Amino acid sequence: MEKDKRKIVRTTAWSPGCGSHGGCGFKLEIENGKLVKVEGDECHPWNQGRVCAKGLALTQYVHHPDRVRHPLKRVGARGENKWQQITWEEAFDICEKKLKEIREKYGAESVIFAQGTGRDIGGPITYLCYAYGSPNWVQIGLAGHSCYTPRQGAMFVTNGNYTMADCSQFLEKRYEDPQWVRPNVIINWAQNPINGCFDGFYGHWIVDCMKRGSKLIVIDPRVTWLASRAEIHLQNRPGTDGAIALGMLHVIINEGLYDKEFVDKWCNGFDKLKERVQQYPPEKMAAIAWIKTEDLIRAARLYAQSKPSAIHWGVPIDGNPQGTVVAQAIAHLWSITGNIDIPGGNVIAKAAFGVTTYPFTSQEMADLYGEEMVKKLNELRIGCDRYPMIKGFRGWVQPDVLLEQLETGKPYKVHGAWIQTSNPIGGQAADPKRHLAALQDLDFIVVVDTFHNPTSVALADIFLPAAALSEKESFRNWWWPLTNMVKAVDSGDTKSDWEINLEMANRLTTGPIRFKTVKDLIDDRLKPAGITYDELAKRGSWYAPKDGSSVPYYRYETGMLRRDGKPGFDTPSGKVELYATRYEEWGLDPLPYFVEASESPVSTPELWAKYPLIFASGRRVPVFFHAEHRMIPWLREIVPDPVIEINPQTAKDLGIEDGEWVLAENNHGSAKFKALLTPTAHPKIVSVGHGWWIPEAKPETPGLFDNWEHNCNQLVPMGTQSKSGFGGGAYKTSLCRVVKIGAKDSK
Ligand SMILES: Nc1nc2c(c(=O)[nH]1)N[C@H]1C(S)=C(S)[C@@H](COP(=O)(O)OP(=O)(O)OC[C@H]3O[C@@H](n4cnc5c(=O)[nH]c(N)nc54)[C@H](O)[C@@H]3O)O[C@H]1N2
Ligand SMILES: Nc1nc2c(c(=O)[nH]1)N[C@H]1C(S)=C(S)[C@@H](COP(=O)(O)OP(=O)(O)OC[C@H]3O[C@@H](n4cnc5c(=O)[nH]c(N)nc54)[C@H](O)[C@@H]3O)O[C@H]1N2
Ligand SMILES: [Mo]
Repeated sequence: MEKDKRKIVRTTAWSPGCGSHGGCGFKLEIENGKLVKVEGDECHPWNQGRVCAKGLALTQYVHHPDRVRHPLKRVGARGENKWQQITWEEAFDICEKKLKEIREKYGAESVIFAQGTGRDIGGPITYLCYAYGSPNWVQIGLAGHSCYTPRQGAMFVTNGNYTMADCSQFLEKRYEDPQWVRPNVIINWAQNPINGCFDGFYGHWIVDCMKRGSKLIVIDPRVTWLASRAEIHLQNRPGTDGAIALGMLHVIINEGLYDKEFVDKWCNGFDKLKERVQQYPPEKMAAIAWIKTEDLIRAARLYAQSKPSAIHWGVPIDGNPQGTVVAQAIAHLWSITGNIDIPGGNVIAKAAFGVTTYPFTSQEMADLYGEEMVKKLNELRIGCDRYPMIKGFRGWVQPDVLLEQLETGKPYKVHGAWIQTSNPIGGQAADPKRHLAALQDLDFIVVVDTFHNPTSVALADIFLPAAALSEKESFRNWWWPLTNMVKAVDSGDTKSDWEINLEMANRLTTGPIRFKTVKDLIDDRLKPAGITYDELAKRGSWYAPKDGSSVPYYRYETGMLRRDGKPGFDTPSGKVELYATRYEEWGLDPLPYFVEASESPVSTPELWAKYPLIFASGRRVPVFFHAEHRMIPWLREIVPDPVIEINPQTAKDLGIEDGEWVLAENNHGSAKFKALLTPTAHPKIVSVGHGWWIPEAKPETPGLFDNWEHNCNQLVPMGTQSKSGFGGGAYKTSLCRVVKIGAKDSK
C-alpha cells in the first residue's frame, strides 16, 4: 500500500466496521496508510452524502488496539482465553485437516456453517458450505429464524417478489425523477428506520418523503421520533400486528375501499379472503391489540383512500406468533389496494442487473448451484423433514430444530461449526446458556471475526481475524445499485471473508477449482452487468441500471417479473396470490389468521399475573450494530450502559427512579439494566437493547465479558417458532417483572 500520501477512496459501506445493512457510499480519507476520516459520498444515490455515527467511527474501529490481527489457536481449555499466535498457513492446514477428518468420519452434514445478519458474508459462507458439501447454513439461535426471511417468504408466496416502500430508491435521480410520485401515506409498521436503516432501506428516505408531504401512520408500542410526528399512531401490544392487519383488511374489504379493477385483473382468491376476514371485525381486533377501534378504522381508511400509499415494516413482524402469516396479511393490504409496483406504492425490489451476491430465493440457489445439488442438500438440511417451507424457500437450517439436534444428536450428531460474522452467545441466540452448553460439546469450532467476543472466547478452537471494511475487496448487490468495496488501507495480517473462504473452499471442495483469486470470482459474478471489479471501482464504486427488469414500475404489465416473460407476477398462478397456493403446497393455511403468542397476557394469564410487563427486547440504537461496537469510544460515550425504558408511572409504582439499576426477570432467566424513565414507553411494556456484553470486563468463563449480567436473551426462550418454521421467535413478546436492585453490583 502507498504510504506518505493523502488520498480519498470511494467505497461502499458493508461490514465489518460500520456494521450495517448499509450500502452507503463512503469517502475514506487515507493519510500515511491510515484511515483518518470518513464522509458520506454525496454522489451516491442512496445516502446522498449522509453517514451515521457508526460510519464516522470507522477510524476508531479499524485502528482499535483490541482487534485480533493474527490467526490464533486455542491452547487452554475452551473458555480459558488462552491463545497461541499462528500463521495463516498453519491455521488453514489445521482447519483443512480437522474438517476433512469430520467429513470422512461423520459426513459433511455434521458441520454447520453459521453467519449473523446479512453482511457481505452471505456469498462467502454459502460458497464454503456447499463446497465442503454441507447443507447446513444457519443463523445459530435466531429463534424461529425471525429476521427478514419470514417477511420475504410471505412476499414471495403472495407477490412473487420482495417489495419496499417506494422512496424513489430505484431511480438514480431520486426525488427529482419525473416518474416518481411521493407516497401520500406511509405506514411505518413495527420498524424504526431512523435508528436502523435495515434491509437496504434508509430512515432518512422517510424523512425526505415527509418533507415532500407524505403523512405517516406508525404502528409501534413506543412513541418513536416518527410516531410523534404521525397522523395516526397505533401504540399496540407487541405480537398483535396480525390482528391489526386483519382488522384493516376487514374495513377495507367491507367498505369497498379496495382497488376492484386491480383485484379482478391481477389477484386470485379475493372471495375466500373476504370470507376469512369476516372473523376479524375491527372492534375485536382493536381490543386484542390494546388500541382504539376508531383509530384502527381511521388507519385503514386513510391508507386505502390515499393512493399511492406505501407500507414499510420491520423485524418485529417476523417475531410475531406465526410471523409468515402476519406478513402475508400485511402484504394483502398493498395488494388489494393495487399499491404494488406503482410510483409511491410498494415497489418491487430486484437486484441491479440481476447480479446475485448470494441466494435470496430457492430459485437463485438453483441458478447458482444447480437443481441437483439443491435437491441433495435438502435431503439432509436440519429442519427440512419437519417444515416444507424451510425445505422450499431459501436454503436455511431451522435454528430451533438445530438446538434440539445439538442436544439430542438426532437424527444425526453435529460435530463441527464454522462461525463467521456472528456472536450467538453474546447477542443473536435466544436462550444463550442452552446454546453454550450444546455447542461446547462439538469437536471443532472456527470463529472468524474482527474482535474477541463471548462466542469466540467460549467456543473457538481457531480464531481467524477478518479484514475490516476499508481493508478488503468485495462487492454488494442487496437490491441497488451494484456496488463494490475497495481496499484503502493495509490489512496487515488479516484477510477478508472472501479470501478466507475461497482458500478453504478450494482446499475442501470435491469438485473442480473454478476461481484462484477473489477478483476472478467477483468478476464472474458481475458478468450480467457487463462490468469488472476494477471498472466498478473506477466509476466510484457504484453502478445503476437505466433499464431492464431491475428498474421500476408496472413490471407485471410488461412481462418483466416472470421467467417466461409473460405479463403477471412471479407466482404459480401469475397473479397476486391472496389465496397462497405455495402455502397450501407446504401444508399451511393459504389464508391469513390470528393467534396469540405462546406466552402473553391472554394465552398465559397465570404467567402474566407473576410477570406483569411485556419484555420487548432488541430495539435498535443508532450507535451499535447488535452486539458490536461497545469497545468503540465515540459510540460507547453516547450509550454507555444497557438501559431499560420504563414508563414513569410504572416505575413509580415499582419504586424505581431514573438511572437506578434494575433486574428484569421471568420464568426463563434474568438480566440487569439501568432504568430510563420515559413517557414514550407504554405503561405495560418495557423495552431494552440487545447484544450487551462489556468488552472491558473479564473475558474468561464463567463471566464471558459480563455476558450473563446483561444479555437480555436469557429472558427469551427457543422453541416458539411458527408452523412454517420461519418466524415466531419471542424476542418482543416475553413477559417479565422488573425489580429494583439499586447499585449495579448488588443482587
Ligand atoms: N433480544 C434480541 N436479540 C436479537 C434481536 C432482537 O431484536 N432482540 N435481533 C436478532 C436479529 S434480527 C439478528 S439478525 C441477530 C444478529 O446477530 P449477529 O449478526 O450475530 O450480530 P452480532 O452479535 O453483532 O455479531 C456479529 C459478529 O460478527 C463480527 N463481524 C461484523 N462484521 C463482520 C465481517 O464482515 N466479517 C467477519 N468475519 N466478522 C464480522 C462482529 O465483530 C460480531 O462479533 O440478532 C438477533 N438477536
Ligand atoms: N443501528 C443498528 N441498525 C440496525 C441493527 C442494529 O443492531 N443496530 N440491526 C439490523 C437488523 S439485523 C435488523 S433485523 C433491523 C431491525 O430493525 P427494526 O425492524 O426497526 O427492529 P426493532 O428496532 O427491533 O423494532 C422496531 C420498532 O418496532 C417496535 N416494536 C417492538 N415490538 C413490536 C411489535 O410486536 N409490533 C409492532 N408493531 N412494533 C413493535 C419497537 O418499539 C421499535 O421501535 O435493523 C438493522 N439495523
Ligand atoms: Mo436481523
